[in-house]
Amino acid sequence: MELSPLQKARYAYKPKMPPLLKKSVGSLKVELGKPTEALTDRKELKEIFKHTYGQPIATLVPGKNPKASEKINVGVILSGGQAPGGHNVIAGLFDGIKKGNPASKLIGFLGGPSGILKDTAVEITAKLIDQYRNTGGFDIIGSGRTKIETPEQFAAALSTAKKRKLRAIVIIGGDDSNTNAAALAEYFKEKGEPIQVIGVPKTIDGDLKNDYIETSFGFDTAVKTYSELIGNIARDANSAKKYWHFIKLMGRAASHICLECALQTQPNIALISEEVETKNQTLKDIVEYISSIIARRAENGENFGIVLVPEGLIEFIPEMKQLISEINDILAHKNTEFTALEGGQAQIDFMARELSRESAAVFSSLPLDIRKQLLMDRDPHGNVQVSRIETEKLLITLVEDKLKEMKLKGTYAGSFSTQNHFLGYEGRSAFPSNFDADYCYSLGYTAFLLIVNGLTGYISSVRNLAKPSSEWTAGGIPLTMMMNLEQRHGKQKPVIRKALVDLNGKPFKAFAAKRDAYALSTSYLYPGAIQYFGPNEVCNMPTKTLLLEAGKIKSSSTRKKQSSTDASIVGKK
Ligand code: FBP
Repeated sequence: MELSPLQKARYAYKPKMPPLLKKSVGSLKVELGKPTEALTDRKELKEIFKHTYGQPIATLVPGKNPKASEKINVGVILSGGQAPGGHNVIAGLFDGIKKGNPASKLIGFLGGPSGILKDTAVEITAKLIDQYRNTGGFDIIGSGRTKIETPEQFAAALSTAKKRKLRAIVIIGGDDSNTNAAALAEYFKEKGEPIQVIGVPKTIDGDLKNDYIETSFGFDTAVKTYSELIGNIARDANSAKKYWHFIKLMGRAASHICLECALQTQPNIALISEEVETKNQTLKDIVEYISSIIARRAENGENFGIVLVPEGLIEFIPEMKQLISEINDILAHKNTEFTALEGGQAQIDFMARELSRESAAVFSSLPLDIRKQLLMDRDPHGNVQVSRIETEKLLITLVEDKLKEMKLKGTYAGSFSTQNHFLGYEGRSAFPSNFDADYCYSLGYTAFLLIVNGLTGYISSVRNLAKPSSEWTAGGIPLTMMMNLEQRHGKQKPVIRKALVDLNGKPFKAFAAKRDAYALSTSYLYPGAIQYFGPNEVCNMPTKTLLLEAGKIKSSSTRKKQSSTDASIVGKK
């Protein structure tokens, strides 16, 4: 296999770990706190998760654990969209397992959760994992989005686990995949089978977080990759001075990626879906907001700019949210009728007939392509595949119309040429940043320690992340604690609640305080590429979201002031 020079160099990188995790595996035990409760719907969740509901938070502390050296087999699954650092989770898990007992085995199921259902797997050996250390992607075993939900699927997972004599299964995934992990843990307990299930918080979207999961892995690398590209586009825009760039950024629901990229690059406009929803802004309001900034910049002779659009925006605009929710229900309940129709137009007409009057009016007001995109297949978890809806193009079309109208009225006299971009897949499999390489390795290693401490139905948790890794702590958070009931496929289902951007949180406030200035003045920041070798403040900086949330920086008042503050934080390493 031919290797790039960076790949070779990254093989040699030794992920930084908190001192606690450097102790021998047999001298770490868990300390259990008080029983916990789910976020809401407690009665119903207690009923669904009879055996695993309400478990206590577990913290790793020094203490003897003779079970750490038992010979065990562990299965691992990569689930959902790729996120940089997944290979390092497996590396940390592998190293932990082998430190416990060199005869223990790690089995990697191929292609996501379907791998355990079909029992397609490979043994992860030292030779195999060494080829993937500190690299991006999930290609070591592949990933998939199969949801384990039918009795037959649970039985198939159990049969594979028994056949392979697994002590535990580690599911590396986002909110939906960790919901799967919770369901599987409960199923094994219900059946009296001693197979443990541990989750690991993965998603570039950054929405699998709470007081105990400070960030999901992959977010750090993805936002830095996108910010580099946005900075490059901004510099091009500021050089040519002739295009407005509409850049859609991945993030299925929450706008964490868009917000962090805005903090990193200072674009003229960054839409935040959660704000749109809270302020009940219509599509028309959004178009007017963008158009007014374009017109004001044109008055200054600046017919160019950068607009960041979160991928999930479409589902947060109230009238679109209602429309999508109706479409989802119709697709869930009348799927046979719908799929039997031939041709896109017949399906569009069918949908228009089935929708409520208000939603039908919104639906028919949308460009044909967007209507088609809204009817495309849902993912196995019932989600609209927002990455396939061209919201950035929709906005360009509507803004063009608005500006024409303004021209006729004499309120706009500029020129409007556009470029559209979608930044998503470019960032999902990048080489993990040092932060993600370190964080993921510790998450995988912690997952092993939770297993040998007998836990099931937990998610691996490494905390204190705004501080240097020398101050990180580790443990496990019960999955049911992060759950509520939500409408999926037309039914109420238990799911881990997505963490949306908090409009009262420090990251949003820091952005909101500056956005009017960014809109009119051209004050782009150019973060450049992720660096692995060099000064701490260039190579080991956590995201601004993490730093602001932890109160480590105030706001991006001046770039100079901030970077010196940041440098002093990481300088402690
Ligand atoms: P996960 O929740 O699986 O981590 O999703 C991450 C994500 O990249 C989203 O941002 C995006 O909407 C989606 O996956 C795209 O899915 P796909 O890979 O199936 O196109």
